[in-house]
Amino acid sequence: TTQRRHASRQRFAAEFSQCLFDFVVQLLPTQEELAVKEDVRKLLERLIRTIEPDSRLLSFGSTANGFSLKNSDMDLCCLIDSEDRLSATDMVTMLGDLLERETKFHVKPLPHARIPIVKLSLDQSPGLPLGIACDIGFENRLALENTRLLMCYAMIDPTRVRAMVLFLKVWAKRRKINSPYKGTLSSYGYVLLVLYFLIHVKNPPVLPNLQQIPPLRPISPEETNLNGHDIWFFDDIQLIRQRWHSSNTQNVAELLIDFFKYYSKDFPYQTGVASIKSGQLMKASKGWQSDLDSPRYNDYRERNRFCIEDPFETDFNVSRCVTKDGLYTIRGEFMRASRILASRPERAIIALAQLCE
Ligand code: 3AT
Ligand code: MG
Repeated sequence: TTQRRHASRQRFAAEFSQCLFDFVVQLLPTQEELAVKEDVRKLLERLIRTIEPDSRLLSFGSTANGFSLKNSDMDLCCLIDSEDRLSATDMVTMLGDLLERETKFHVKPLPHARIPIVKLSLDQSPGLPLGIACDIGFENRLALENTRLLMCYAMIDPTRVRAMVLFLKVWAKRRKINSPYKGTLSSYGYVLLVLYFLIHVKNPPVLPNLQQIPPLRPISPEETNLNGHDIWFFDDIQLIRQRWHSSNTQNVAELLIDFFKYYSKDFPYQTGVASIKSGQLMKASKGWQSDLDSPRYNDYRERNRFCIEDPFETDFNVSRCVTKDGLYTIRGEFMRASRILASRPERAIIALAQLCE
């Protein structure tokens, strides 16, 4: 029986892997969508340069890191290469006015948000069946760097990492646990959970830890310091791909089954912090238990229920928006997914449909 069960498990995983690839491929943005988005970026860059001639508008988030789905929003960051630049608040106000006058976008400037941004959207049209949603921020260089880090991880093992991340993003959206504003987790948070699992939980690991590989030449701390954060990571991906080979041979389905199992019952939500840079840390050692004295948040007890350390801004909990209810729901979803996969329905496609119901 043990042998038979093992064979059945393997058969299911092989079939489920294939299903996952077929499913994820359909969800990728088309070349046309990518081209339209690039045109929009160029147009916006041209307009911004009428306010700040020395500025560049760069893509970050999923459109730049290889984890985008059809109709993902566009995250854009404006960098201004001059000394006496306008403040982000002024830029947001001025750009908001300009875009309102000159373009067909719906424009919503948020000059006084914690991170000032201009929100834009374009209604659907024949060439753009799903419309476009876009946020423009300013000087957010850390976000550009964490985008590059995620992209490097995607490139080391494109097949398994991308399929897992893309599937998880769709799953989280379909199961409605991907809204930081409603107490659940951002896409960025889910991507970090996958990377943490592949770097630190899986043994042997599927990915190396790019932030802990020593540099080829000595690098001074100043070179890799950005606003007080160490942003160094080994980014010569060609070299990594030549020299580093994972001895983990599990397929995507096996990895995903273990992922759901791990976050259902093994991750220490009460006491632990998931850090892709340093492995598992303790909330206590980061001062992230329940920071009752912190005046910065209204509901400070809520903010460290679930702890995911940002790879560069290590004093920042990426999942600080997750509430008690949100965490309960997310964990419930991990358990549900785990249960569906453990039951190994007759056809893998049925498991996939159930997962994303
Ligand atoms: P979607 O395809 O838009 O769902 P995404 O990968 O673009 O996923 P987000 O829109 O959640 O992810 O975030 C876009 C980028 O913004 C990713 C990261 O560079 C930055 N970012 C988002 N949330 C955080 C956060 N809590 N802390 C630090 N950086 C963040
Ligand atoms: Mg995004």
